[in-house]
Amino acid sequence: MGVDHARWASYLLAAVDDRAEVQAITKQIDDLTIDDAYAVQAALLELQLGRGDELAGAKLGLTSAAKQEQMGVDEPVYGWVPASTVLGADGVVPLNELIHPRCEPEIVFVLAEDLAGPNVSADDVLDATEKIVGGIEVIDSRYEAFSFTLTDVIADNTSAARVAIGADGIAPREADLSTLGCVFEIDGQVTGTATGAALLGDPAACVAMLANHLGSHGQKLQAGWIVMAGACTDARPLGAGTSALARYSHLGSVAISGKG
Ligand code: OOG
Ligand code: MG
Repeated sequence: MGVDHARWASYLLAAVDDRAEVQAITKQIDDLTIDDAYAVQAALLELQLGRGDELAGAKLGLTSAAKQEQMGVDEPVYGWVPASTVLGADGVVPLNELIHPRCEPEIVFVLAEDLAGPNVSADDVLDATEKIVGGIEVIDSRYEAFSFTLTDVIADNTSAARVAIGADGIAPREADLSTLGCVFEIDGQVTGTATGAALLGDPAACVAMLANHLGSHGQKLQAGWIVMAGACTDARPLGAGTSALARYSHLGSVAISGKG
C-alpha cells in the first residue's frame, strides 16, 4: 500500500496546532520516498491554504555546509512560505506559538516576475528579481529533538515557521552576492559569519535550482513572492528574551526577539 500523504499532512499540522513535537515519520514507516515527502508537503500546504492562509513565497534549506553539517542531511530541500508566517516589523516572535524554535540568517529574493523551470539560470533569477533583502528565518521542526531524515524534513515543509524580512535591500546586480557578508549575533555575541558563496557558491543559483525543481512539478515561483536561499550559518535556539541580529553588507540589518 502506498503512503497516505493526507494522513501525514494532518499529523504534522496537528503538531503545529498543538505546539507539540511528534515522532519522525520515518521512525514509523520505512518507505517514505522523496516524491512521497513532497506530496505530504503539498497536502500540508493545501490544509493551510484551506484555512484561509495564502502563499507569500518559497524557500530553500540545507544549501550551506554549515546547515548540512548541523542537521546531518547533505541535500538541499525546498518548501513554502505561508503569508501568516511573515513577522511584523518589530520582529517579535511569540514563543507560545512554537515548539522549540531556532533562528538563522537568510538572503531573501523578492521577485518582480514569475520564474518557471526548466533551464532557469542564476542570471535569469537576477533578471526576474526586484530586490534582494536580508532576513532571519525561524525554523521549528515538528519532530522530536529537532531530528529528522531528508524525507522527514521535506514532509515537514523544511521546518519553516516564521520569517523576518529586512526593510533595506539592493537591486539585483548592485552587489556581488557571493562576497556579500553576513554576521549573525545572538544576544550581542557573534555566533556565525559567512558570505553568500556559502550557499552552494551563489545564492542566485540556489533560487534557480528551486525554480527548476518547481518546474519539474508543474509549478513556478511567482512575481511578488519572497524566496529564501537558505541559511549561510548554522541555526541557534530562540528562547524567551533571546535577541538575534543578522548584519549584512549592502543589505542592512534584521533583528528578532523571542517573547516568552
Ligand atoms: C531544515 C530547514 C533548513 C535552511 O535555511 O537551511 C533551512 C532545518 O534545519 O530544520 O531552512
Ligand atoms: Mg532557512
